[in-house]
This record gives sequence, C-alpha cells and structure tokens, in this order.
Amino acid sequence: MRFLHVADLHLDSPLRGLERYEGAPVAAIRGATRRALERLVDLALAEPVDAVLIAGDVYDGDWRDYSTGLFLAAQLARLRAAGVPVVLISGNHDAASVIARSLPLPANVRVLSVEQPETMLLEDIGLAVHGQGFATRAVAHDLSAAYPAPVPGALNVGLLHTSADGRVGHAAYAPCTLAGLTRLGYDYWALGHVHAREVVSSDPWVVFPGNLQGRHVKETGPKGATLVTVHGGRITSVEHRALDVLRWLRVGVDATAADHPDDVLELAAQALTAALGEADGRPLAVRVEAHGATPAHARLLARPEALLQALRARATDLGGGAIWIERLRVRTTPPGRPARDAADASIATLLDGVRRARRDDTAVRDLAGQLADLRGRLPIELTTGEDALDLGAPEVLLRLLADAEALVVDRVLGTAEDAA
Ligand SMILES: [Mn+2]
Repeated sequence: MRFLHVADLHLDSPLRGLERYEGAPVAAIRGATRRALERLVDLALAEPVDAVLIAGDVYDGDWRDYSTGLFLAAQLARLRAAGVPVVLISGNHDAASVIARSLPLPANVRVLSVEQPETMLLEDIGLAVHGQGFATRAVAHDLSAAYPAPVPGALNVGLLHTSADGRVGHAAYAPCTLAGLTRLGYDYWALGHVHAREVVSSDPWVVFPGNLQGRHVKETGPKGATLVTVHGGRITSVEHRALDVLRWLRVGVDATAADHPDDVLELAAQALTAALGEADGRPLAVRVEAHGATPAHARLLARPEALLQALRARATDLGGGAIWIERLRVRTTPPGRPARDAADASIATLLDGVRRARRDDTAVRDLAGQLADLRGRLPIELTTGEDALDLGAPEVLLRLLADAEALVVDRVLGTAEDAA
C-alpha cells in the first residue's frame, strides 16, 4: 500500500518578487501552483498510490472567482476516475471562516470536520486517517490532544495543520509537541503549515512535506510531496518527490578573488550553470548574493542597475531563457587595504566625515535613534522578514556607512576604463 502526503498547495497564490524583464521565463510562473497540482495527480496515477492525504492550505485564501475551486475539483476528479480516495483538512489559509464560496468536490474526497476530530477508515487498504481542520484562521490550542485512539489492525495516520512546537517564519497555530503526537500511538503524522520540508521524527514518522511549489525567495529548493510505502502493516519507506515547476534558489558567489565586477559575473555564471544542471530541466528563480572581502567591492556597489542587468543578460544567455534573476545582492566588503583616496582634499574631507561617523559610537547611536522613527513609515516589506532593513540598528548603519564610503571612492575617482 502506498499513499501520498501533501500540504500547502496554496492554489493560485501569486509568486512574489519577480520583476518582469526581457528574456525572463514569464510563462513558467503563470499558474505554477496549478501546474504543480497537476504533477501531483500525475504522480499519484503513475505510481499508482492508494490514497492522497492533504494536510491543509489547499487554497491561499478566499477565491477571487470560482475557477480556483473548479480547478481543484477537476484535478481531484482525475483521481476519482482512477478510484483513488482523498482525505483533506483545512488549514489557516483555507479555514471554513476564510473561504466564502464553495463547490461540491468529487465523491472520492472526504473533507474532515472542523468541529471535532474525525476518522476516515479506508478498510480495503487498511488505512485509518484521523484529523480535524481549522474552523477559523487562528487556532490557538492543540487540536491533536483530542484525536482518537488508533484503530487496531490498521495503519494509523494523523492529519494535522500545525506549527508544531514553533518554526521560524510560521504563525503559531494549533501548537503540539512531538511527545504529544507520539503518545497517540499512530504510525505516521501527516503535518502541514510549515513550508520547509522536515522529517521531525522517524519513530513514529512525523513529517512536514513542505509546500508543493515555492512562491518566493524564502521558499527555496525542491518542493513536492512525500510518498509513503507500507508493507505488512509497517511503513517501509518515506521519500520526497519533487513536483515544483519553477524552483527558487539563493546562489552565493564568493567574490574574494575577483578584481573586477566582470569576474564576479563570471563566477555567478558558473554557479548558475551548476544550479541549472541540478534542477532537472526546471526554470529557476534565483537570488544571487555576492560576498567576501574583494578588490571589486567599490565597483560592485557603484552601478547596481547596470550590474544587475549584465547578470540578467548573462543568465538569459547561458540558461536559454530558463533563469529568472530575482535580485542581485552585493554583500561584499572592501579588501583589507586603504582605499585610494588621498588625491583630492575635498574627497578626503568627505571620506573623513563618513569614517568619523563609523568610528563614533555616539554619533551612530544618535543617528540610529533619529532614523528609528522612520520605521513606522516604511513599507512593511522593507521592515519585516529576513531581509528587513532596520535603520534603528547601529550595526546596520555601520554597514551602510561602509558601503557609502566605497561608493564615494568609486564614483569620484572613477577610472577611465569605467567612463569608456
Ligand atoms: Mn501554508
């Protein structure tokens, strides 16, 4: 017996952060979450599996129109035609209170209650699926605490949308603990909500399959579903199957040995070629991050737009239109030697000001205090998440001052080569 465990389909969720440009694989993102669901059904039929379990967040939120629901129904009907049962629960994104419209789903689909835990016993394949969906967007208590005892003689699976004992970047919904899940005596916990794949435990199996299709640069790497094989009433294998149609990656480029931005572009091109080779023909959405103490630092910062477009042109060339450069981040530092700044007294004065500010703790703290008020007025994308710009933090200001210094040196002393 085999079943597929999937979660967080977020059907029709937009992919974020991809600025359109000539040569970018625009078609790849159109309907990416739908194409990934088609691949899931393709896999279920090809294996074939005996059941598909969906651990919440089928939808991204309320539908804009009925086509989202119709698309899901059509895909699940392909499974019905093959006699494959589907058990699903709602998550925080598709809680009963969030989804205003509804459509009848095919007869092979069982949506478990949001009022209390329910068990779906698939006797012919010896599978008992226990679960409860989200009635509202925020479920603060441990739903699993009320799940029923295992069904004797069946393989018991708990279907649960949860943040477990807390995961970075995920709201704390229906929290639970590994000890609490283990106590129930099930064979497998089919979890959802956390978008990064994670095997929390293998005895019993407690698995977050991750979402089906990455949607932005914080959802990187292979995305897909978990295929579980059962022999003689015991789980014999748990494998990840990649089903994403566009893959997000962060590619780091060590610019230490680069003398010129062109060298960094060359290193980036090599890294992108390698990444493309590992993606099984999928288009990639990539954030390139240059780091390291490098003589190219000032020039890397000098013309960010030109550098980004040069990288895009390079990527389009080598990827045959399969690489989307989401962003280029320059996180390099100057090499450990003094910059060539002595020539001009006015430049020296300017640089002196910047450097004094960098050395003067009080000045930096004062500046941080003044800028902290700005935070409330900045767009939320700039002030939250991993890449948040915290103008109230002295260490951030010191980094920006260092970048400003490098920029001044390069702009003012710009070489004849750059001017040509
Ligand atoms: Mn989700």
